Amino acid sequence: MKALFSPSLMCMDFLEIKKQTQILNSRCDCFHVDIMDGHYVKNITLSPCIVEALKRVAQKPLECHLMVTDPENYVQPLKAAGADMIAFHVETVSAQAFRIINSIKDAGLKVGAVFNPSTPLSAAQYYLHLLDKITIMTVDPGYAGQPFIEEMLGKIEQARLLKEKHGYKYIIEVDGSCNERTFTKLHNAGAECYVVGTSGLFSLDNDLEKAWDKMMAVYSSCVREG
Ligand code: S6P
Ligand code: MG
Repeated sequence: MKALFSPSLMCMDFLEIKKQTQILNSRCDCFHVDIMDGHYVKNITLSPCIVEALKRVAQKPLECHLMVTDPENYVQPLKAAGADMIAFHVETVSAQAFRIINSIKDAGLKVGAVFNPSTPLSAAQYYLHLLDKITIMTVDPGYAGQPFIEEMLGKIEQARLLKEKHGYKYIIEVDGSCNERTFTKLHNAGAECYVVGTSGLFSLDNDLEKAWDKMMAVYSSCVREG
């Protein structure tokens, strides 16, 4: 499978949101939109109203990564804003996982689940078959620019083996420190979609077109795709 790239928009230049989204439109596979509530994680980043603005220029799916204590409160606002996928944190839904999955699907959106580094895949074992994407965090959620957590490679491999064994449809995405130091091992473990933020994309060049080309050159030198 050809690698998929999902730029993390919280890392873009906010003074250039429209221009940068247009540059990414023809290059990326989807957009990664981090939504935090300042409670589940201490930071605050993007929000449904930013999704609404992005929707006016984005030509690729807007995938919302919810780092919030009450994900159910975001389904309808994000649907109204034009989101294409909602990914909740597994740790935030234990009493209502199926209700939330159904409400996202009923809203006509794709559904994803995100795993903190300390959360095993087994926490979602009863609903893995319902997911369009799983996102394995390779940093603790909340901030860009954090160090890669090596222990996650085994979890990615496990996600790949489970997918093969059971025929699950989910795409295996990795979020956190996807860059030249990690592409090879992430690919070998089974990563299919890379969330690229500060370290993998935006810091490579002030000119985002050049940064994208540099990232792709780095990726090609790390991974030979068959
Ligand atoms: C972190 C967030 C991520 C970051 C991404 C940044 O809470 O979910 O999506 O934006 O990890 O990339 P990097 O290269 O700075 O780790
Ligand atoms: Mg994220």
